[in-house]
Amino acid sequence: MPSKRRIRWAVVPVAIATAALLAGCTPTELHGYLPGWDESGVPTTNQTEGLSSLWVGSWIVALVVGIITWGLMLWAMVVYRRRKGQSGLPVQLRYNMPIEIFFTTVPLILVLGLFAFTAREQATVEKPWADGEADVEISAIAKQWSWDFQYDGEQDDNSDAVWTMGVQAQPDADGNIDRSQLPTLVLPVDKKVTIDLTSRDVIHSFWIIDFLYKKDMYIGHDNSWSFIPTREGTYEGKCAELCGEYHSMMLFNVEVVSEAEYEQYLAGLEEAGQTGDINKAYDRLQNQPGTDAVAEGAGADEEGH
Ligand SMILES: [Cu+2]
Repeated sequence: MPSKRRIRWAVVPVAIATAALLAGCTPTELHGYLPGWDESGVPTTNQTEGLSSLWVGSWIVALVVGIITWGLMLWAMVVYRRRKGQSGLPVQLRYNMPIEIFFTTVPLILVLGLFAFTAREQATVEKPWADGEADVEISAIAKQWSWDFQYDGEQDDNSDAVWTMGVQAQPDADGNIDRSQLPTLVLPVDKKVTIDLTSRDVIHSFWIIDFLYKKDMYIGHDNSWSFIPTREGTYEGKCAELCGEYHSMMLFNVEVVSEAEYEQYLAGLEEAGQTGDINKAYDRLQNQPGTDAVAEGAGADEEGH
């Protein structure tokens, strides 16, 4: 039996080798080649570190299982290969209880483990800010095939809200898209943001690629997403739910800026007269029974939370 001391000495070079290997990695490599990581290593939101850990951890588990499985397969292929002069079937084994129990319990433990870590991470990401805790509340309204963004103010009736309304991307003859023409969502860095997600027509999905999360947008059921953008920069957003003919043109930009720039941006929208509550003004189904026709008052309440 190897002494404990000998094992301890074996750990040192392994740890040094691992550290040296990881030190040579870029943040992108360390986070399993997920988008959103650059040389600075600063996460894009307060959630991307945890999401990346789940991704990398799942890969490590999968690879360990893979290496053991491939190793056993190779070993069996080589050691038990058919040799010259052999014929007929090899010994047939079945109902080997220890192996059957092993094959049942180990995957069960793995699946339960992956489920538990995923559920924990999802619960963290899905946790909304407590009432009044959010610094900024924005409504993102999806429509075929673009985005409206409304930055809520202090007033209950949203009379001091400001907004932008977008149109779908217009590619040129070669299919190139001028991203400066896309609707842009502006977010203040290091602030608690809540984005309320709604749709005017069909199901869309709000996806900021580098933020490593996306969420569906329904008509008649409001979703929201609470997080802190933590790195200034420009990011790409798109619709992630096939929503019709120009779904692929349903693009937007996300600009994470300093608080001063954010305030300046909102002031610019106010100056341009883009003020007030647009939440319901352009809804496609506004005159249908069961929607705005009967729920005019109740509807305003719904949007204001
Ligand atoms: Cu869409």
